[in-house]
Amino acid sequence: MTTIDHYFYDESAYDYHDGGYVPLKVADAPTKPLTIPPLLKPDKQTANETWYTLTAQAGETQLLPGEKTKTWGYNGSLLGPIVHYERGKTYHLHLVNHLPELTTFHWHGLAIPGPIEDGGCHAPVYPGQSRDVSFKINQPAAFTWLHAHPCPETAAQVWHGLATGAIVTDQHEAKLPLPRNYGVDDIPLILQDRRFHENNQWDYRADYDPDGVAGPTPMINGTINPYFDVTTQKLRLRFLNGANRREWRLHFDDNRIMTQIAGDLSLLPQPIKLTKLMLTCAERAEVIVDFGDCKPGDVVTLYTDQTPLVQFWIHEFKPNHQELPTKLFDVPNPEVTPGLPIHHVTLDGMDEMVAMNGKKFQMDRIDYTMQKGQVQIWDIYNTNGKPGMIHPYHMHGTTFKVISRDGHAPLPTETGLKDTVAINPGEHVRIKVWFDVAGVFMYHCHIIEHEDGGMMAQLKVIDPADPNKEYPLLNHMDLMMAFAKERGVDMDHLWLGGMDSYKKMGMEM
Ligand SMILES: [Cu+2]
Repeated sequence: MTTIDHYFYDESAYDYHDGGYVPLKVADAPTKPLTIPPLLKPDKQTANETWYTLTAQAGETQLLPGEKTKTWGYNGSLLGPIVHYERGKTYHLHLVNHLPELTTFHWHGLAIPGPIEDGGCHAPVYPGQSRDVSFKINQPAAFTWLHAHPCPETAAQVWHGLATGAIVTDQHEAKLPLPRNYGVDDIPLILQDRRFHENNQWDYRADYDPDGVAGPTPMINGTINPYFDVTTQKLRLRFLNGANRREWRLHFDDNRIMTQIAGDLSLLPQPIKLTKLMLTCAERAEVIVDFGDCKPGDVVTLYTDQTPLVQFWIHEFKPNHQELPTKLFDVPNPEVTPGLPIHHVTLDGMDEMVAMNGKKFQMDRIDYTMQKGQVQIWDIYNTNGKPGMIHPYHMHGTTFKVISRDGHAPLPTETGLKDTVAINPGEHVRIKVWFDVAGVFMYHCHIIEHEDGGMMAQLKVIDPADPNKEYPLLNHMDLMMAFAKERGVDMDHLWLGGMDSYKKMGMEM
């Protein structure tokens, strides 16, 4: 097996070429143990059902020495517990909002019905209120996530801290010889960045950039300058790019090999070895790192570009010579439904001018209709010229398979099921799209300020068994008026990041 030693994407489009790029630098703060988010405890469970409660709340978090930072989180002050979903089980979620403003609970990567269970912009939970949803998990093992999604305020709420991971397990993955002792040899690494202003506070509006907000300080699982105590030879890292804008170009200081075993929504067909791994916004990757050549006292450091992110402090461990199987997963690849034309999506513009297929997102407009169970090729085209931005294209409610990039084979890192795919400027990426659930779903760029700014659209998936089912849709004005009321301002004084992008193009929301 050859080792991949490059990032694949168009270097001239990397985020550091952008005029507004915010270089990372190491915070002036001591090293701290990496926060390992706890697993969410069920309220109740039976053999086939589990009940969970998630509360969005405001709090304070000691991130830097000195004043605590005002942050938001789920069941805590920042980010949240990791939610565990088992394939085949039904989950009942009690979603509570203790924040001063409305939010939503979006399950990024779960193939569950929309628009309510999915938790996009049509499923607000107002302050002091709650919402109950139930859904069955029927998808392969993966590392998915939860984040807020109230349009056009998604970016600011994620920035405040409303994001966490969700691990789906299944019987196939459970049989493979992979590390899965959570918190010991299997850990999430939620990669984010923030700017700390006076008194260690975050100020989203001061940092606002319509091409995506970034900060100079890396924050991993809500920890600044983290280290992790390595007590096993092999470690499974579940990377999640939880940043609003930043791409992560991951590598170790000693060029240590990472064996990638999974992408966004499934295991890869076979493990691949790499020393460099790039993740665009919302993408995930699971890798196994082998510290067999290290001795106690050694320190190995994970970097992005020239900036250290996490130190791995090596301790005594038992030798583990277990080999990975050469085959990990049969990736579903259903036949395209005969007669369906290729569906074309364009990702247009940058800054406030962003759009999809020439239009900005409208919450009460359906842009496309598809039947549940049908399989179609979608061609996603980034119309930016060079140099331009890489847009990470994301779809709700489904898994897709990458078919080609400008007619060439997909990258080895994207051979599993995905929900987010990075598209270079000028590039056409073809994906195979199918839905196992019905409803209304969004698809958009996952640079979160681009989606808030309108690079987003909506499709309706029709269940042939219930073809006339109606999905009542809210509109932007419903949410914006609620935000104005919650903040005690009139509409003329309401500021939500995405609004500028509509106003500057002279568009109604
Ligand atoms: Cu974009």
